[in-house]
Amino acid sequence: MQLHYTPRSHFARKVRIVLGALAIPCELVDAGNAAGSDPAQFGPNPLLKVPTLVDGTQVVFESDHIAAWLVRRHDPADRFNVLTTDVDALNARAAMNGIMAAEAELLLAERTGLDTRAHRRFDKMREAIRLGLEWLEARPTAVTAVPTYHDFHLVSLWDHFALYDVVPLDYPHLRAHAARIDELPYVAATRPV
Ligand SMILES: N[C@@H](CCC(=O)N[C@@H](CS)C(=O)NCC(=O)O)C(=O)O
Repeated sequence: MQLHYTPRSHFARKVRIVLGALAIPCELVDAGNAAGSDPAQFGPNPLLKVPTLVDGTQVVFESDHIAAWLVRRHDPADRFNVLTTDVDALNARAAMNGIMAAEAELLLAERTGLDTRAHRRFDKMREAIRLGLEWLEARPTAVTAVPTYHDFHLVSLWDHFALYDVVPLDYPHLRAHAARIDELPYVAATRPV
């Protein structure tokens, strides 16, 4: 099994945490600069993004889709609640994905030479990130004996924001929650460097 990823990708990190939590061996294939446009970098993903999983003859792309694939095959009891249908949990997942996607657009635009401060479109992305983080901060998640995929998602988001400094991070609940999850050995092993 192979995961096309980059060491800093927050979308890939939530998958790497699931792999670690379920002790699934997987070869990591580094795509290099995620802003690149060479299809060869991204394995079989036509969208030129990471992560992508290659499991035997099956290709799976999109982080949550990959996590669900892994859980259906390796953890039918779904101990981390990856397959939840709870509407509030899925709203939080959508919020985190939206925040992460907006951050990635800002960073990759800058990396390819755009001044994101010069375009109102990017102001809106920064504002959506701010409001999204505020929304999450106002809905603190309980600390559970067994961590959840939500926790894996949040720590991936938080550590990436801490690394790239795209917006101020005045969110004490999110910070504390991410720090707790970051202490789990299989989470710590995936920290972006
Ligand atoms: N919805 C996708 C998002 C993946 C994504 O945006 N990955 C970023 C890296 S964190 C990427 O590869 N971006 C390349 C690009 O947009 O050019 C998922 O959940 O896997």
